[in-house]
Amino acid sequence: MEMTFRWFGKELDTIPVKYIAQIPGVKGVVTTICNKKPGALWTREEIKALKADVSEAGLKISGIESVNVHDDIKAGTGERDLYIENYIRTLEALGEEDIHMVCYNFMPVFDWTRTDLARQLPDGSTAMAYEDEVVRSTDPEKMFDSIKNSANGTIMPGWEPERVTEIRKLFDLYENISGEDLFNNLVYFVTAVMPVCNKYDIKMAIHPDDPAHSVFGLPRILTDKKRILRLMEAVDDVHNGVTLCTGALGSDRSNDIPDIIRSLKGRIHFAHIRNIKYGDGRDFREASHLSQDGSFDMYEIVKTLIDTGFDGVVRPDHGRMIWGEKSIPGYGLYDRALGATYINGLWEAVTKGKRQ
Ligand code: DNO
Repeated sequence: MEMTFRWFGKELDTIPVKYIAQIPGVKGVVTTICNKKPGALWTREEIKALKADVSEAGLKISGIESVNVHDDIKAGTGERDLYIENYIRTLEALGEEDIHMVCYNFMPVFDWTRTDLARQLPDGSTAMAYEDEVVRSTDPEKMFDSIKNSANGTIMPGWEPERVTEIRKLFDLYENISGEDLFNNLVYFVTAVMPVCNKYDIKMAIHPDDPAHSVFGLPRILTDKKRILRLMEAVDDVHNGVTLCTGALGSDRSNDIPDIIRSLKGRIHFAHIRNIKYGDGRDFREASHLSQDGSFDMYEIVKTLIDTGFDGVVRPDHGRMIWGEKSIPGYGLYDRALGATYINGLWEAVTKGKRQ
C-alpha cells in the first residue's frame, strides 16, 4: 500500500506540503487543481505545475482527488457529451503526466454533508458531526451559510460559497431524475471514459455517497454493497473501481465494511480510512482514527484490506481539530498525521503477523 495525505494545493490548503513530507511513512499526496470548475479541461501545463509543487517537498502525486464531474453528466442533460469529452481529455493529460488513479463522486449537487463542522468533544477537541433532523429541517441555502461561517475562514471543497447561487437551478435540474436515471447516467459516463483509462492505466475510484442515504430529497446510488457491485458488474473493467471510504459507507450502520471489502476484491483502488461514532438513529460524529474512540474495528478493516490483497493508495481521512489548529475542517495536519501513524502501525502488525 501507498500511504498518502490529502493536500488541497498551495493556494487553498493551510498546510505547507513540506510538513506532509515529515509524517512517517507518507510518500505521496492526493491532490487536485483546486479552483477548477467541474467540467473544465485540465491542461498538461497545469498538471506539471501541480507536480512541481509536490515534488519540491520530495513527494509524488499518488492520485487525483478529485476530478469533479459536471452536474450535466450526472443529470444526463444539456452539455453532458461536451463535459465527458473534456473529462476524457483531462484523463489523457493526467495519463501523459504519469498519474494513474482518479477519485470522483456521483452525488447530485453536494459532495459530502455534515451539519456541524466543530462539535465540541469532552477533551477540548472538535469534530464534524451529522444530525439527520437538522438536514430535514434546514434548506440547502441556509446550510451553505452555516458551513461558510464555521469553516475557520477556509473554503470547504464542495461547498464553495459561490455555488449557493446555483443551488436552486441545480435542484430544478434533478427534479425529475430518479435513482435509476442517475445510475444509468453513471454507467454512460464510466463506459465513455474506460478506453482512455485502459490506454493510460488510470484507475477510476468512485467515492461512495456520504452520508450513505438521501439528503434534501436528492437521489443517492452508491450507498451499500449491492449498489456498488451493480456498478462494478455494469462496467466490468478493473479501471472501473472504488474508493473504499469507511466513514461514508459506515454512516449506514447496516453496512458491514469488512464484508464490502471482501466483495470488492481487486476493485478497490483507494482507501479513505477513518472512524466515526454512532449517535441516535442516523446521527454520528467523527472520531479520532483509533478503534476504541469510535464505532469501527479499525484492525479488522486494515486486516481485511491486506487479506484481500489490496495494494492501492491509502490516506487517513477526516481528523478532529486538536492542539489549537485552525484549518479546513476535517483536514488539519495533526489529527490526520496521528491517523496515518496509527494506520501504518496496524499495517505493519497485520503484515508481520501474517508471516508468522
Ligand atoms: C470528503 C471527501 C470527499 C471526496 C469526494 C470525491 O472529505 O472524502 O470530498 O473527496 O467525494 O470526489
